[in-house]
Amino acid sequence: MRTPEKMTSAQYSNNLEAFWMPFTANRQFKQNPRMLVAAKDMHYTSADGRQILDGTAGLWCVNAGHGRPKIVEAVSKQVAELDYAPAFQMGHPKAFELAARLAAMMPKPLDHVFFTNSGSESVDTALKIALAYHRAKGNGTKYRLLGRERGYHGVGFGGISVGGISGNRKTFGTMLTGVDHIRHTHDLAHNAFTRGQPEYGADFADDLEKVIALHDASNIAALIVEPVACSTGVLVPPKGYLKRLREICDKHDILLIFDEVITGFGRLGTPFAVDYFDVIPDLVTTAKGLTSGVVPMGAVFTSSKIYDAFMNAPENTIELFHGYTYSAHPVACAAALATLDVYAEEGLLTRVSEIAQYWEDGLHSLKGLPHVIDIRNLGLIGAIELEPIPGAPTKRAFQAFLKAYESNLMVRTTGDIIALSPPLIIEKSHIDEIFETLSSVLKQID
Ligand code: PXG
Repeated sequence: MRTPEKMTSAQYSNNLEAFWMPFTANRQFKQNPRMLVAAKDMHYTSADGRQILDGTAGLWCVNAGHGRPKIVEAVSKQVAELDYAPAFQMGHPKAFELAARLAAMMPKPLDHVFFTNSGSESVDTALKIALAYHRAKGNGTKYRLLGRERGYHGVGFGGISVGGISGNRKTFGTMLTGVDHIRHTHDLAHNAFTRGQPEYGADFADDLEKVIALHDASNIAALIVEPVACSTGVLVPPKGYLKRLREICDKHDILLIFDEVITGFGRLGTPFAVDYFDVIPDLVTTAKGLTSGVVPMGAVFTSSKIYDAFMNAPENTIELFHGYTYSAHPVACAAALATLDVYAEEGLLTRVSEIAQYWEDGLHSLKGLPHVIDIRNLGLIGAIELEPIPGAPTKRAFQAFLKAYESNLMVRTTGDIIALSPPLIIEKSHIDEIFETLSSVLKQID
């Protein structure tokens, strides 16, 4: 048997067995690995030396583009200066600076920030705050949590419980109890090939009234939705739908949580979806673009109404029994502050509003190509839905993913849907390249 000491690092990296890869077909990948070794601006470098155009901002997170010097420098400096500070009962200045800057970016009254390390943790944090809030207000029977069919809220037990993607739920037992779901907003019959938000479907929000009538509002704590449901294949909310959800939640004293893990930080051409849709929820979950993917970090925004409800206990007591060893990690805070600087200096949080039309036109030029049954877009997000191969769902889109990668373009697929979400620094020439490549890919696959 080889001893570890005798293996070189090259031998280690040729041994793919030990790493159990997340959300990956492990055996298939390990037979034919797709390895990335470097990244700069809009491109990855693959192990075989190709420049791969990043059509997905990594996993919807590298909003500022790759290898931005200002962020790299801030992170290296922070590691040397203060590598870690205890997150509980201690503080460090950058955590407060970051929270204040983030709060100033959000519309009032979303003016408090709780730090986490990922989108999944942000979601679990928001759900727990919602439950604890009602209890703090003396409404302890409000314990039910509502999500939406086809929602993705990460992979914690809270997130999969309120999430609505069957594959992410079905093998994990009972999950959280006391959860229900409202219907999703996807309607191909009415809305196929809509550019931007569909006119049809605001009434889907009324499903919330039905679910409330079933359980009674006195038992319901919160509803969580993604303003645009992204992982499930880009489901753009119909015009008026989110406003209607807000009105119904208000009527029944149910907290509304927007999961902005993807839509946050400029993806729609406004800093947050809250701004884009002009709907203000009670809590907002974020992660990904907060640090442009450089260091894991998430943030939950809460309204002052919620924060203040916890501040009535005696001053020496902990108000919320929740937090992570790495909440507001100094290196993550440094990365986030530098990322916010880059966003501000380059106007990236509103840049998409200038290129969204070009993006939409390029994307919808794929209409009429083989297998394409719908095309959807909002901001710098796009989806191309393909007719599944009978008896082999997901196969066609996966072929497209592999063919695109061979053609030096990174896309994501979910089911038979190709999803696109490039870095916000994208130029028109990259947009042209994405859709020329995809057009050729769609003509080549079975
Ligand atoms: N909420 C939303 C809305 C998300 O999109 C999470 C929570 C969980 O975040 P973390 O950081 O725990 O993964 C997400 C994550 C894809 C894809 O290709 C989407 C996500 C992650 C990986 C892939 O659709 N979204």
